[in-house]
Amino acid sequence: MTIETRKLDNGLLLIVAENPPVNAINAAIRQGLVGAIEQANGSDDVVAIVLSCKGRTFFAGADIKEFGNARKEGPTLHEVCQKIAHSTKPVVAALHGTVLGGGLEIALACHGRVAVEGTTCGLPESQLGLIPGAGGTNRLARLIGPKKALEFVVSGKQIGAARAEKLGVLDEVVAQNEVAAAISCALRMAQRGRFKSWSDDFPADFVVSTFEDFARKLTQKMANQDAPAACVRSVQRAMTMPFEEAIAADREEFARLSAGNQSLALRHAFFAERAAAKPKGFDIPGPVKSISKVTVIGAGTMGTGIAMSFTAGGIPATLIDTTQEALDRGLDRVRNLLATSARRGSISEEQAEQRLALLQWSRDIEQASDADLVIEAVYEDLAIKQDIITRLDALCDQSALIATNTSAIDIDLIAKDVRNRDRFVGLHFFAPANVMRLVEVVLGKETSAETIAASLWIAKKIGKVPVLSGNCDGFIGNRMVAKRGAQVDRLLLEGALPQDVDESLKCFGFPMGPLAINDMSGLDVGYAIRKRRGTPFPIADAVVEHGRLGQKTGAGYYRYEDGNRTPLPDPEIENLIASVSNAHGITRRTFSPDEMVARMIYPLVNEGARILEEGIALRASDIDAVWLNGYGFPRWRGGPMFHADSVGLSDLTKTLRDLARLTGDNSLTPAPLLNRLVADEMTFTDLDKENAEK
Ligand code: T1G
Repeated sequence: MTIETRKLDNGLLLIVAENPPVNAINAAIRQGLVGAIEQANGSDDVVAIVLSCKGRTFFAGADIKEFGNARKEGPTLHEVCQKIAHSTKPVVAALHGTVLGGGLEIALACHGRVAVEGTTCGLPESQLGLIPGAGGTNRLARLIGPKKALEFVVSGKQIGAARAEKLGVLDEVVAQNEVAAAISCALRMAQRGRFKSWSDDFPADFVVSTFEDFARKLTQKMANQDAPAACVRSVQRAMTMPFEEAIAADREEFARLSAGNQSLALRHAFFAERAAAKPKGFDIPGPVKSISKVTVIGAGTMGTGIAMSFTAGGIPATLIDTTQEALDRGLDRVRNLLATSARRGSISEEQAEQRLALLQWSRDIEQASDADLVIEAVYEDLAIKQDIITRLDALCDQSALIATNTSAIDIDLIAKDVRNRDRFVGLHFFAPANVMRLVEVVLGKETSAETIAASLWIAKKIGKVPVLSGNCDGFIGNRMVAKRGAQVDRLLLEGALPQDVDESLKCFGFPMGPLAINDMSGLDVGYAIRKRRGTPFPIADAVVEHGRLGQKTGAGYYRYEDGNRTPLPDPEIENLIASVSNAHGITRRTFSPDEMVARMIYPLVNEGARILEEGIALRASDIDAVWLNGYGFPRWRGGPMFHADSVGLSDLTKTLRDLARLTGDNSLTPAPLLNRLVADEMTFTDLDKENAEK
């Protein structure tokens, strides 16, 4: 970590900071910046200052690892920003890379901001359960107005340089050499003798009631979360209180949030996703195999979604299917999805065209012969998959990776006739594959360390969250979701109604309830799997046997009118459920939402503990990464294992024991690992730390 200062002949002091890999702002950086500004202000032959960073990006934010430390060393980031804002010499920031959080706050405290094309800016603190803690909200609201500032801070999203310039966040965007442009800008400011500092003048047109209405609409879907509401208060303070008072209130709010469970959970999620992408415990010899050409076999919904994920990461992909009709349907699907994304503004029209151009279509499997990675995404049938994988093994270059996208079939069975099994791996994408970030990287008996490293690398490169999984029925996520499904069916059998069950998990924070999701994907899929496994669900089986397959038949656990996809409670299903309860001799009762949530979430945790015991997952935080990115687990609760730590493993295991006794379902008996952690007064986070140190 370094802060260099270089005084140029023209009186410009160039400050260059470096703290790989992303120039996170830690105590040493804060100390160094204050010293450099003081040095410049105290030196008569310095007329202006430029602040820049080496490496891949300008400061990407405060060092998240520092949060939670009781005592932070050195000046606060707010003090650094104040030192810059009140400098007697103009300070201009030269920006590149991802200028985020505290990095953007530092830039906003400067008197000018010059960025190179390709730079992005953002205040992602709300995604960590926080608010900008060093005056960022205040300075931004004064710069671009309260409404735009609130959208920026609440969303936590990054915006591109052109948009940032248009908004007024950046003063100039150059094609190259932002440092030279920033130097010219700073010298011009010095010559003019005046440069902007922050004053207490408020926009005359700020009307609290209008702003509050706007804020209510913007944050209505985040009612359970603390940070968005805190962002609203912060922007309102910026518009109604003197700067220093507003900042002081921000810092109090920041301290409260950073100590709160939601921020702890969101920071856990941040590091969990990065840890999962690391192949802990595998000796990876040499550089990771680079992958620059991908082929996907099967142009159906999954196959096209997978291919789109690669083209979104700039990697060409070829989709192969047996009939022209299948290819044409696939192409139509891709065109529609890209057009929708462009219409929504999540990508530009140009990006949509570029991604489409990166896709090739063919009916000839020989086209896969020069791919670096081939993924089969054909019908979920063992024989069909075995045939495709065996043909690919014979066809593809020996260095190519061959992957199956199966969601439940034993991947060693699929590869049983493959000669070169060290390059064979499961890459389980989640529907819709072009949107969902999770990829379970499933290891076969002979999958090599190189294949693992390349799989993790390519998944991260295309913006996915890869998680290593052992090869078992359902891998990590689906194996756990089956346990929740069993409890959902029992709740219905014992007295709950579909809308009660779904509402309880939606209030917990899931975007949709499990029964509405099942209706959407089709109830016959699960029915077939249960028949294959011999694990009947009384209610779910009765629903299918009554011809109610979900949205596709207009009725499942809910009814659907006139092709509308909105789930509507249905008296018919309530009568059917009651008749099945009666046939099982069960007297129906009501449940509180909390009881239903515990009945559905705790068995997830118990199965997660078993998955850890068996080594199917490397870390408890990996299981959290699976649920946060594949199943909509509310991010501000950190995932099932982090949530279990928050509930307290002792209480959780007691509830599981009671449930096992109540229902006679022995699978609810606490896993040995859970009992061990309770006995040792450890949490899952403690377990991960203990394992990481081995
Ligand atoms: N603090 C500490 N470590 C960080 C970090 C940060 N802010 N950002 C990244 N890392 C580590 C990360 O853990 C990984 O480590 C490595 O850098 C590469 O990251 C006061 C309070 C910048 C877009 O939220 O969004 O400022 O695994 O794998 O995919 O108001 O990292 O190699 O050991 O993600 O190229 C606000 C968070 C903080 C930005 C790069 N800033 N970072 O993505 O690499 S709060 C953020 C990111 C704040 C102020 C508030 C991304 C990235 P390791 P990576 P990437």
